[in-house]
Amino acid sequence: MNKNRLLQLLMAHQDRPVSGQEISDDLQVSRTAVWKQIEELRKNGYEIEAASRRGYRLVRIPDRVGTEEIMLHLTTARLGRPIIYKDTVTSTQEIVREEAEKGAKEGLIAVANEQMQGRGRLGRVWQSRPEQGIWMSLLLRPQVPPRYAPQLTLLSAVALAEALDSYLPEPTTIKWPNDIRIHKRKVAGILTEMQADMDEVQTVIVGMGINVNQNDGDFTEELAEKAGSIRQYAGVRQSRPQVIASILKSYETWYNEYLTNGFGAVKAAWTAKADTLGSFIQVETSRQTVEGKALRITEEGALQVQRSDGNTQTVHSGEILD
Ligand code: BT5
Repeated sequence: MNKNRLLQLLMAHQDRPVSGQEISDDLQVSRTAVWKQIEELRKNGYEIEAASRRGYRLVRIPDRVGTEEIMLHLTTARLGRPIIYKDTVTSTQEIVREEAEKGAKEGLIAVANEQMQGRGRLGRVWQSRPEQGIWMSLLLRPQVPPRYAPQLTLLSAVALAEALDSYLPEPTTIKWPNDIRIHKRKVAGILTEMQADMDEVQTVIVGMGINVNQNDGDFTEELAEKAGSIRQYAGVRQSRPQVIASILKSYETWYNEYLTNGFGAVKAAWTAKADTLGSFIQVETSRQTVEGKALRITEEGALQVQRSDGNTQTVHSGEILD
């Protein structure tokens, strides 16, 4: 039976109970099957009142990022289809990698309530506590040469930042290459991992970590000054499944634009949201610290810096110091 349809029915009638008969007619299943499914929902934390003869009423929806909860809000054609949900994982990147190896199609996502080994770039740790955020990875199989892969990191930043803006009182900014910030505090980070052969990308796994419902005091001491959550700026808790659906919608729109028309519009949108272009910066790379004025990003997603000696240096990966 379609669990999603049952949830939709219950949600549409939160003001009054729906009878078992009505549900079984609508879903074309027996009343016993309805009852079993109701029990299943209860196990997942849904509070459902059952009044004899009058039927079932949904009283409380759990704060869950499970497949059904996301499906209720999902409006995309390809992204988030299918969804793999796990309560606890090492990293959602691993789940998607395993699926990709088994031949999974573009669009698959993995979402977890908690990551035990959430990671950032260069082996850094990504704090992914239960309930508080969105820890999600997306599988893409774009047919582009490997040198264009960094463009996908920038595309991800634009798509994610725009989606989060609709939940915030003021727009987010992007710090090169992948930090989504508000008031200089990081609300989301992106990790792009690619597998490619000489001339074509095989898979890109885009990991997105979004701080949604953390309150003051929920971040570790190390992060207290540099991290922020949507809740801290919006003032209210947000529904994580709804935010996920918004992100995937925004992502699909930008990804289609990119596949059809190339990097131009993504680059323009990224540039408009960048909070460091035009200012004097210090970028730490694996070999040196580059100082100068941040000029622009290149077609390959690299950052161009004009040094004080007048020369322009292109930085492919690194960290802008605050
Ligand atoms: C990133 O790395 O920002 C990429 C984060 C990607 C996380 C997602 S969650 C789903 C998927 N599964 C994973 O295992 N990862 C992806 P980077 O630019 O290297 O930034 C890492 C730095 O951000 C850390 O060194 C901390 O300073 C800071 N940080 C860690 N956790 C944070 C959090 N929850 N919020 C804000 N900042 C955080």
